[in-house]
Amino acid sequence: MLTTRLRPAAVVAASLLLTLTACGGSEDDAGAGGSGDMAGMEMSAMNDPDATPADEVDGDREKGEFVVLDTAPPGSDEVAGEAFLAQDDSGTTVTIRLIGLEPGVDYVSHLHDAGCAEGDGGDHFKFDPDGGDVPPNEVHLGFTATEQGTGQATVTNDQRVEDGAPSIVVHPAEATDNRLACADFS
Ligand SMILES: [Cu+2]
Repeated sequence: MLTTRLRPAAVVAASLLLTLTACGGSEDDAGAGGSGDMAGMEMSAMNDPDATPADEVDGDREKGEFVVLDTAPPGSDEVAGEAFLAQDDSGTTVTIRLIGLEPGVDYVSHLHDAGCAEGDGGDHFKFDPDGGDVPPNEVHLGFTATEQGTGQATVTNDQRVEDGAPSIVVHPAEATDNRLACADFS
């Protein structure tokens, strides 16, 4: 029954996503996003606009398609997008691109340690299971949705996640216990 909770992302998303790469990079003034994971964390640790996107990294690449979770807030039906996980000699790169978000709202995303059908992604992936819950021990992405409701982020980490992070989950930054969408890498 768990799989029935996941709905495929809209196919129309694909063409819209192609336009996203041209309009990012101007959302640096995210401001204080409340008391969630964003507080006290450098935005640059959650989004590196200068990094090579994961889908362009020359290495082992996996792709996932976001599906809206049943735990998403009302009005999230249009959320869709893609996630890419790349690993090479210099570590791990993750890129996400989404549409259908609430304009101007801050979002955070984490690599998770279980598939989307297993408890909506399980817990945060950690390189050191006994280590802390912020980067670089975890992989976090953050961004502010544009006026068009699009958003994207890329982060790098100098360690390889190997096969420890089968999914990625997007949350509203103000309610990181709220799971909006999940993508399984394959
Ligand atoms: Cu998460």
